[in-house]
Amino acid sequence: MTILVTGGAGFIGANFIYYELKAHPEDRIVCIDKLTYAGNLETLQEALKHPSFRFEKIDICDRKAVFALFEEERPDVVVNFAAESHVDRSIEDPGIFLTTNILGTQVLMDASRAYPVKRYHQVSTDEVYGDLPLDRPDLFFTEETPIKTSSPYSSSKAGADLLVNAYHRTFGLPTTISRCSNNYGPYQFPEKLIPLMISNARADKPLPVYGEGLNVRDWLYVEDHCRAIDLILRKGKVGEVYNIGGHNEMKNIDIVRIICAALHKPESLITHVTDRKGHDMRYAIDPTKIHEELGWLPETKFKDGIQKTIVWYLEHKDWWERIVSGEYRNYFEKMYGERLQSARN
Ligand code: TDX
Repeated sequence: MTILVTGGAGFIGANFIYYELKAHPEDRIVCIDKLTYAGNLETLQEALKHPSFRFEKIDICDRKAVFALFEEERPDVVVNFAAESHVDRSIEDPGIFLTTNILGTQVLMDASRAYPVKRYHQVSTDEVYGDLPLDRPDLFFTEETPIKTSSPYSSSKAGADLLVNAYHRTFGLPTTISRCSNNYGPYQFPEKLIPLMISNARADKPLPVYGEGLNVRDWLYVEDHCRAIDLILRKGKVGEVYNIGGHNEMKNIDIVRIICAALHKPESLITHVTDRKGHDMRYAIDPTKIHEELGWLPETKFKDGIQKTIVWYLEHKDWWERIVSGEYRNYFEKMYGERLQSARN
C-alpha cells in the first residue's frame, strides 16, 4: 500500500518513516513536508536512497499541490505529523499554529475524501487534555478525559482533533487519532527540553530550567510511539482515539540532572529562568486502551533510551550544530536572552 506521511522531515515523522521502511519494506512511502525551520531534509538522507520512498516539498495548507499529489499517488493511508509543535513559539505567535495545525488538517481531510483513503490518521498530543495537579498522582489522562487546553499550540491541536471527529461523523471519513506523551530520541529539534539541554551542556552553556523545574512529563522513546502508530494504522478501529504513553513520569529538573551526569558536566550550569506562561504542571497518560485492544507496550526503558539519545547527539554533532546556528540562534537569543539576564541579576 501507499502511505502518505506529512511532516516527515520533522522529528517524529522522520522516525516513523525509518520505522516503516524497515518494518514494512513492501509499502511505498510518500512524504510531504514544508521544510520549515524544524524540518530538515538531511534527516531523510538515508530514506531518499530507498526505491520505495518519494519526497515532495509541499505545505499541507497548499490545497492545489496537495490535491495534485493525491491525484497522482492515490494514497491508501494518510498519517498527518505536519504541525507547528513548540509551545513557547505558540505563545510568541499563535497565528501559524492555527493555520498549519487546523486548516492544514482540513486540506488533507478534504483530499482524503476526494480521493478516498482507507485511513486518515491524525497524530495529536496529550496536551489537548490540559494538565494534572502534582498532588494527585492517582490521576491519568484517558481517552474520555475532557479536552481542556492551556496554550495556543495545544488549542490548535485540539481544534484539529475536533475537526477530525467531525469529518468522521459527518462524512464517514475513516479516521483514527493518537495522543502521545512527550517523545525523545534522535532527530528532535534542539528547541525541546532534552536536545536543548544536551547541546547546551556540551557547549558549557547555561541550562535554562523554567521555574523550579518541578513540572512532570511522561517520557516515551520515539520508536515506541512509531510502533504504536503503525499498530493503530493496521489494527486500530476507525473512529477511535488512542492514548500512547509509557508510565514514565519525570520532573524536568531530574532530566536535566541526568543529562549533566551523563555528559560529566557540573550542575552549576543549571539556571532557573522565568517560567513559561500558563505552564502545564503534569502530563500522565493511561495507555490501557492501546495495550488491551492492540497489545502495545513500550519496549525502551528511560535509562536506556536517554543513553541512546545522548550518544546519538554526540555522534551527530554535524546535524544539530548546523541547526543551532542561523535562524535558531536568533530564536534562542529572543526566547532566552532576557530570561537568562534576569536569572543572573
Ligand atoms: O528551555 C526549556 N526549559 C524548560 O524547563 C524548555 C524548552 C522546556 N522546559 C520545560 C517545559 C516543559 O515543562 O521542559 C518541559 C518540556 O518542554 P518541551 O520540550 O518544550 O515540551 P512540552 O512543552 O512538554 O511539549 C511537548 O510535548 C507534547 C512537545 O513540544 C509537544 O509538541 C508535544 O505535543
